[in-house]
Amino acid sequence: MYLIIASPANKINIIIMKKITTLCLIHQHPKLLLGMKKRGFGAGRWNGFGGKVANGESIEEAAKREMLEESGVKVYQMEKMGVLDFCWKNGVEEIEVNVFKVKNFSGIPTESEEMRPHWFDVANIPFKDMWQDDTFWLPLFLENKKFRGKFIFDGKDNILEKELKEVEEI
Ligand code: 6OG
Repeated sequence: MYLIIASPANKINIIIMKKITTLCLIHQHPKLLLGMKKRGFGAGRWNGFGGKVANGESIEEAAKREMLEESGVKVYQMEKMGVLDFCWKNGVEEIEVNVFKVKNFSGIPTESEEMRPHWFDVANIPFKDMWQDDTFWLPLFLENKKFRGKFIFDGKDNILEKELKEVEEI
């Protein structure tokens, strides 16, 4: 699902495409389930499970569908923990990531064409092989805090600017 934001400024029409996506992580303290992204956007990085919200689908439905498709895990209950916006300097696309904590599920995480799941101890999260933003919001997630953030990256996926705050409700 894309939101198109058009803002006429100084006679120039700027069109920003906003891609709405989901990200699900299972946290059963002290373990955290991540997956190695095997292909496409973010390949070679550990991340939660998720993807684009399809037309006619709610964000929650998409989160559950993506988790099942990518890991074989069926989610019954989850809690929305955060919303993050990402954009790239000189880029035209913005990505909104809706982050969920899976509370109740069935099935054993299984490798799919897109992801290779692995349980990490929270003391050994592989931050150097993850998106840089995870260093900032994942500690809040692990402490069950809710958050809202925005990150601007350069062309090499390094963070140029960030805003991140803890919120009561998301
Ligand atoms: P597909 O386009 O492959 O889904 N995603 C990000 N996750 C983190 N942790 N940091 C980012 O910083 C991200 N940008 C996108 C959302 C892409 C998946 O990757 C997540 C989706 O779960 C830039 O279908």
